[in-house]
Amino acid sequence: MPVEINKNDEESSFNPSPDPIGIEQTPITTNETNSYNDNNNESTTGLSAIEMSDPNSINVTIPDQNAPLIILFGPPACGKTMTLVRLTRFLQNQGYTISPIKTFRPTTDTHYKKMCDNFDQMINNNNAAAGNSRISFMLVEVLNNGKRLCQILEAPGEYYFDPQKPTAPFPNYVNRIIASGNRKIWSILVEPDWQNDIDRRNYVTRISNLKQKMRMSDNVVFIYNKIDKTNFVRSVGDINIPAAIQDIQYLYPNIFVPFLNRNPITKIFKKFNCEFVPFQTGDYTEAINGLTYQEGPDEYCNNLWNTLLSKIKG
Ligand SMILES: Nc1nc2c(ncn2[C@@H]2O[C@H](COP(=O)(O)OP(=O)(O)OP(=O)(O)O)[C@@H](O)[C@H]2O)c(=O)[nH]1
Ligand SMILES: [Mg+2]
Repeated sequence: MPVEINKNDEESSFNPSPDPIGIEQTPITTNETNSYNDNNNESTTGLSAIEMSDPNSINVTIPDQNAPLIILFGPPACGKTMTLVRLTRFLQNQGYTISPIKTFRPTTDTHYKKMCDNFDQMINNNNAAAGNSRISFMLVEVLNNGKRLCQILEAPGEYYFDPQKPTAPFPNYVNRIIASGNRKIWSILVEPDWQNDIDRRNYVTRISNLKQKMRMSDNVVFIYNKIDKTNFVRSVGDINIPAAIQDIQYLYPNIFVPFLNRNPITKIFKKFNCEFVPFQTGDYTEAINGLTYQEGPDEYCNNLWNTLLSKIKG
């Protein structure tokens, strides 16, 4: 069962909210005019030197403008890559096919080609660094019986929100993705004890600005990652949701305000037009050969996937 931020259980006043669908057809390619000539060698991000120095020149293509796009949105180190790793493992075990979309990055990006070729190996590697530093910028597709259900975008957090440059505009490619025709499921990550009060408030402002760029058909799912670091876990997968939501509201004041349900009738039983899902990608332990990763309980993935699936179906 997905945990729904609007559910009127216990002390919570949150409840679920299906949204309509809106789809356009033309595939997007960012920076079509950008020559992207230089060799990016073996950089861990796969970005070329030009792209690294000028994020506005980052070149991405989303060929399928129909399949909903799940965007893992959040600052550096909040757990976007590991959420993709954990969800991929879970979905593969459930019989889904997850594969990288090879045309997402230019062919000159040899790092991306390698990531695509070695995707399964990287996903199944229990060396945490192998997962989160080598998978840096990816578009993957989720298929069920050969049918593409959705696409998941994982990108470097600094281009979504950099605490050092809280008001920096989004790079072009982010704006192009925002403007693409795909129905989007914005999966906004938050974590406990993150940075300082001012950084968290700046992140709230960022989310509020992002909301203004969303379409009515878009959905928002807040993922409270690293839930294992909180005291809201009663037992595996059993979280004190109202307390977790309240904690996020204390940590990130007004974070849910842009998602207030303003419909005079439905707001009585559904206060916010967003979902809230606690999550744990896994456990991380220091070993001689680096940080090792053990996947988190299936219950969290089940919960997250059910929530995302309900939004994919619209
Ligand atoms: N305790 C705990 N730590 C986590 C969890 N998920 C991620 N981490 C830690 O956070 C680190 C960063 O995770 P990533 O998935 O690489 O973060 P990211 O959001 O992709 O970061 P960028 O690519 O820099 O934007 C991991 O190496 C772990 O140490 C979790 O569920 N619980
Ligand atoms: Mg990452």
